[in-house]
Amino acid sequence: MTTRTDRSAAPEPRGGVDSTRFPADFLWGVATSAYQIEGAAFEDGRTASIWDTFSRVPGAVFGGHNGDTACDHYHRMPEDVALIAGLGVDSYRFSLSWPRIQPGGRGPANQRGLAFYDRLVDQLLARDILPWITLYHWDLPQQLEDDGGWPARDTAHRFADFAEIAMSALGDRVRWWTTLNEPWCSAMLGYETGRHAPGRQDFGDAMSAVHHLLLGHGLATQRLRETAPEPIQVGITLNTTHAIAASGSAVDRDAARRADGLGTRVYTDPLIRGSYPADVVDDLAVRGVRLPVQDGDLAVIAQPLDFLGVNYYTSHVFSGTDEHGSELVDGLPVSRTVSQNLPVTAMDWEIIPQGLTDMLVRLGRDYPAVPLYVTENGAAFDDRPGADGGVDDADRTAYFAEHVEAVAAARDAGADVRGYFAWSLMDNFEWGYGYEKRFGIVHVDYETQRRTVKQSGRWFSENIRRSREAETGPLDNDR
Ligand code: IFM
Repeated sequence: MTTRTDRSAAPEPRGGVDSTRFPADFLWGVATSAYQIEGAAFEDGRTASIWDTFSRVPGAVFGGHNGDTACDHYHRMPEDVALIAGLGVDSYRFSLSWPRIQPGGRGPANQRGLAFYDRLVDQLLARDILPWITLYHWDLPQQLEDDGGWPARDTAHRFADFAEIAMSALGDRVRWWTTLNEPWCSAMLGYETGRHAPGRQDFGDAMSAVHHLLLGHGLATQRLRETAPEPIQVGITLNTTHAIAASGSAVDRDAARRADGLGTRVYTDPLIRGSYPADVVDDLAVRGVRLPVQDGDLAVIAQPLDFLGVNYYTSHVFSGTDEHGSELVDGLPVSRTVSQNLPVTAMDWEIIPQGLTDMLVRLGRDYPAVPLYVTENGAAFDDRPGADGGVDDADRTAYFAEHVEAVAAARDAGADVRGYFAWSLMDNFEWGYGYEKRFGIVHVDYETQRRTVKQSGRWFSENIRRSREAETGPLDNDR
C-alpha cells in the first residue's frame, strides 16, 4: 500500500472542483465532537464519560493519551468560532457532552455545562454560522455504563431525557439536530471488538446496543419534536458500510451482503422502513443472537427523518473465503476484507471517492424522499508542519477535492445531497489513536494550542467561495 506522501510537494490545487455543480443553498460546513476537542474534562461540574475511563486503561489509547485537555476548546471557544467564521462555512456541526450537561446521565441539568453551549450557539449565530447539534458522539456518562450501558434498555430512555434538556436550553436558537453519530461505532467498537470505550467484547451485547441506540434515537426524536419551541430538522448520522463483493462468486457476494446488512441495513431499514432486514435477523439467529425488540419499538424507531447524515471515509471489498480458501470458521461463514492495493491515508484506509458517489446514489435509490447530508468526510495524513505551524497538505487537499467531486457526481446521478461537512475543523483526539492521527483542516500545536489553517483549509474555504460566486456572482465580503 502506498500513502500519498509523494504528493506533499504538489502545488496548491486551484479550482479542482467544478463549483457550479452545487446550488447556492448547498450547505458547507466543518465538524467536530465534544470529547475530541473540548478538554476541561472535570470542570464546571462535568463528570466522567466512558472515554475518560477507557483512556486510562493501560494500552487502550495510543501513548496513553486522553481528552483531559484535547484542543482546550472549552476555554478557547470564541477564538475557535472566529476561526470557523474565517473559513467562510455555512454551518458548524458539533456535539454536546452529555456528562457536562447532565452529570451521571440522570437528573437535573448542570447549568454551568449548559452555559458553555449557550455561549457557543450565540457566538455562532452572531457570525451567521448555522449551529448543527449532535446529541451523542460517543461520550456516554460513565454512570450509565455502570448501570449497563447501551446494551441496557434504560439507557435509551435516559437519552430521551437528555435530548429534552438540550432542547429546552438551546431549542429557541438551534434548528438542526442529529441524535446519534455513527451508532455502528458505539455498538460494534464499544461492545464487540472493545477497541473503543467502554471496551467490552460480546457480540450479543453489541447487537443489544444496536437496538437500544436505535430506540434511543426514536425516543429522543419524539421528545425533541414534542418540546421544540420552533420547527426543527431532526435526523441521524450513520457511517454506512459500502461493501463491494471481491468477485461474482456466491460466497463473495454473500460476504458483501452480510457486511452491508450489519454495516448499513440493520440501521437504515428500521429507521426508514420500520423493520429489521430478514436476512440480518436470520444471520444473527445462526450466531445465537436475538435483537431485544419489544412491542412498539419499531414504530418508535421509524420516526420520520428530516435528513440522513452520511459519514464516509472509505469502502471495503469483502471475500467469503479466508486466505486458505475456507468458507467457514468455527462453523460461521467467512467475511474478510480484501485490500485493493490503492493509496491509503494515515489510517490505512484506502482512498475510494467512487464509493461515496455509489453510497449516496444507493441510499437515495433504496430510501427515497430522505434528504442526505455528508456529515463527515476527510482524511488523516502524516502532516509535516512548517516553522509557522502551517501544513502544505496537498494529500488531504486532493482527498477533499476528489470527494467533493464525488458528491457532485452523486447529485448528478439523482441523489438528493444537500450539504457537506469536512472532518475535521481541527486536529483532535482521534479515539484509540490519541493525538497521533490528524484529521484537521486546521493544524493544532498541542504544546501551545496554536491553530494554523492548513492548505486543505484554505482550499476548502476557496471552494466554498467559488461555489457561492458561481451562483450569485462575485461576493464583496468574506461570507
Ligand atoms: O474522528 C472520527 C469521528 O469522531 C467519527 N467519525 C470518524 C472520524 C475519523 O475516524
